[in-house]
Amino acid sequence: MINPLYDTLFGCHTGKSTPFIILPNGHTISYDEFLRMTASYANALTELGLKAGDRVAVQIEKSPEAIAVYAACTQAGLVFLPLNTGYTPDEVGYFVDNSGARIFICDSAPQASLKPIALATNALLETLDADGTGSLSDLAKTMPDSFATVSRNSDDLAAFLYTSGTTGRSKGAMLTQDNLISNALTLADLWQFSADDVLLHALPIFHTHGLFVAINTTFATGGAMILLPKFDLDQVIKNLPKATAMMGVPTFYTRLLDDPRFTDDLTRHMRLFTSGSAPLLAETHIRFEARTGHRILERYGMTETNMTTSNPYDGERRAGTVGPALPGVEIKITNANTGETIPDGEIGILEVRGPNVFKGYWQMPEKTREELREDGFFITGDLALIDQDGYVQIVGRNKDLIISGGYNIYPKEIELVLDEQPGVLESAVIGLPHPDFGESVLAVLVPEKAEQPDLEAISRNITKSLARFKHPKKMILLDQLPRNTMGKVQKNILRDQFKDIFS
Ligand code: MLC
Ligand code: AMP
Repeated sequence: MINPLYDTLFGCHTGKSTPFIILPNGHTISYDEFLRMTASYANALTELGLKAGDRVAVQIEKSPEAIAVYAACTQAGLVFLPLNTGYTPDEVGYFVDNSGARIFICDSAPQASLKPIALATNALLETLDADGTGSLSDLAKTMPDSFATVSRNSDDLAAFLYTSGTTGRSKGAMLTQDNLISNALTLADLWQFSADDVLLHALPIFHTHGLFVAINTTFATGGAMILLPKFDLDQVIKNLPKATAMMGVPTFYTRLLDDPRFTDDLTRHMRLFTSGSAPLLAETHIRFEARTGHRILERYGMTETNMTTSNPYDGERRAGTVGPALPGVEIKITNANTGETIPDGEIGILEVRGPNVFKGYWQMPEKTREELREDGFFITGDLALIDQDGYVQIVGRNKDLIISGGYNIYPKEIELVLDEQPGVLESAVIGLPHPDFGESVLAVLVPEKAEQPDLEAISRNITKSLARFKHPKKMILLDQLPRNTMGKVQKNILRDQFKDIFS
């Protein structure tokens, strides 16, 4: 194969007139049309001077063209670097700079505020809007719709996805062609996807879940996707009758269950509902089955590892578990301090090894060494146990991470911003149970002696540095933070004290 990822997932559909993307207005794009659009974008990116291995940073809305840019990067041997559309220019500046992206593709509306980033980093700046217009698509339209696929090895990089860290600095997880191929083929097989499937796609496409799990699995089998711009309850309910499968974060399922239109009639024809990116409460699983007769298939993964475990398609889907390891993937539970493997049934750190595990963090050899062992096991930082049947239960996290509506929020990053605010001596950011987002952010602020912080002004100030979804949903003042004898803030005491604040 010239280019394993492109040839295995995308190129094999050349000439097929079956639908790939179905838009909410009913407009359909066939595989053949899609791949011709992909080739035009591959030509456009090459025309702009990009060469194999160059990083392509994109902060664009979900659209067929956005997916074509992803496929075009693959075909042209470029490294796709998608960014959350909610990130502020400050946040984006770090990613473009750190990755050394040769080009930054963004929406035309915020282009002016993003221009300085491109100038400072020497990246080219092109636009692509949700409706498929923009400077990049203008160029692509002038290009031929066939492209000589660039040769790549399965160990070459295919994508960079940034994940935040406990220190507050984001790390670029380097994913190879083989990481993506192996996971797509495994999931497609395990979840029995076929060319007859129609996936209701309501996830964002800048993360592993919506991009690789959803799109690559569809590509792997030649099925179709109903592409919704985002999770919109009315649109999901309207389009469910045309779908056979849906992938979601737990918030999708709790929102659907809270709507009386979501009935067994609406879902009887469906083949599969999967959930991941955050814990699905056993209660949600049970309510879902009671309402629809479907047992949600919960799986577990991470940016660095793609998918690692999954409940079975045939066989018992156990509420409160994320199922056994995927075929070809090894897992073990280790002691957090010694790294030694501990027996099944006991709680420890989940470690993962297999073709799904990333290559390391971009230009962060030390971080890579800390988390990716020499023998290939990746230390997830998730606390888990493996039961006697091999099913994994994720019981907590050994990392200071909040997962809100499927988005990761690292408290340290917020605390660093809050500590800079006038009147704030120090802060502690914690995640607490939230009925809609699963967890939500509470900031506890300690005022300086001389000055009381103005909470409204702080809410305004932080919009420059932090994407909206990271903003504390509540801020409260405390005279001091609870600390242990070593001086470490005891967040567990705060979590306990404020556990009902969002309920
Ligand atoms: C939106 N907001 C959020 C939020 N999403 N706040 C906290 N957490 C979130 N996840 C903010 C909005 O900016 C807005 O702020 C307010 O909350 C209400 O917004 P909304 O309209 O209710 O939100 P909505 O647009 O409906 O989005 C909610 C959502 C979305 C759950 C549908 O967040 C979503 O699609 N999440 C999926 C994330 C995902 O794909 N994760 C996969 C990671 S990959 P304000 O203040 O302006 O009102 C991974 C690996 C794996 O983890 O295993 O899959
Ligand atoms: P990310 O870094 O965005 O890829 O998020 C990965 C993290 O999401 C994992 O380390 C887990 O903490 C969490 N996660 C993903 N899927 C699940 C799941 N099914 N149950 C519990 N946590 C999950």
